[in-house]
Amino acid sequence: MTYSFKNAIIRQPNKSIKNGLSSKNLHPQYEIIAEEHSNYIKAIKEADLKINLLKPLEKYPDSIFVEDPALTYKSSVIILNPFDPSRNGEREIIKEEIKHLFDNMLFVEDGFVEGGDILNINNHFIIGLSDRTNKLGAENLLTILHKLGATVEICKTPDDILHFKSECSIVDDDTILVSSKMAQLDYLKSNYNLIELPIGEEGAANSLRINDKLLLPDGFIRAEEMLSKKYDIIKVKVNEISKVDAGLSCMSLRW
Ligand code: CIR
Repeated sequence: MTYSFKNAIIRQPNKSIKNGLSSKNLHPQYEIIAEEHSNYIKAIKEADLKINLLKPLEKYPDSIFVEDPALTYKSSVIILNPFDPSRNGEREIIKEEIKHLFDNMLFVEDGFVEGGDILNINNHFIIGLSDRTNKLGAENLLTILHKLGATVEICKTPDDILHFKSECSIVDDDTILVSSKMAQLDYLKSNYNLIELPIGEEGAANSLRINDKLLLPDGFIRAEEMLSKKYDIIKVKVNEISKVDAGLSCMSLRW
């Protein structure tokens, strides 16, 4: 199962997060981020994962979003290549911090690709081209994933959505939770069951299925109503974190 995990990598928050990249030009407060982050850790523990906690990196404002510079697949990790110059250096640091946790480490050297643009559904990877992930990066990652035995489809992240996964997430091996914009993507429509969220609840689409739990961003009443019938939900507040365009999936690597 895609969502059956034992381990997570999470980075402690840094004070410089207030200068993180923000499409709305917002500056979150460190103290509130730290509180949301500690509740996130609690939820990940409740979902039964063992956490490898990395040290904060003040030099890299967006470095708590560990999902972007690396991708896990079975017992391998692939070091990706974040596009934004303020984030690219994260790859050199995280690779040293996590190499002892995996059997095999591979690298995307050419082209750009960020983990937020990669959705793994049942060992099939959907890579969304975006402002952060280009064709060369996606194709190089595809070659690596094929070598590891996975299948891959390269799609397009809709224009005005930062990352492919900003507005979608898997909830089952054949089911994806999507915003109404993501529900329009032909590739998703034709291959998966989609649970479409109402307009105004896009923020709930970046949920996180881990084992028998579904971590859901707090404050989305309709999403909670729709999903609580079938899933064991843990609500996690990410209001401050969302000021820098981030949500639940980006704050951990799971395997
Ligand atoms: C960025 O723009 O890179 C960060 N402020 C947010 C990254 C969120 N990452 C993700 O959704 N995978």
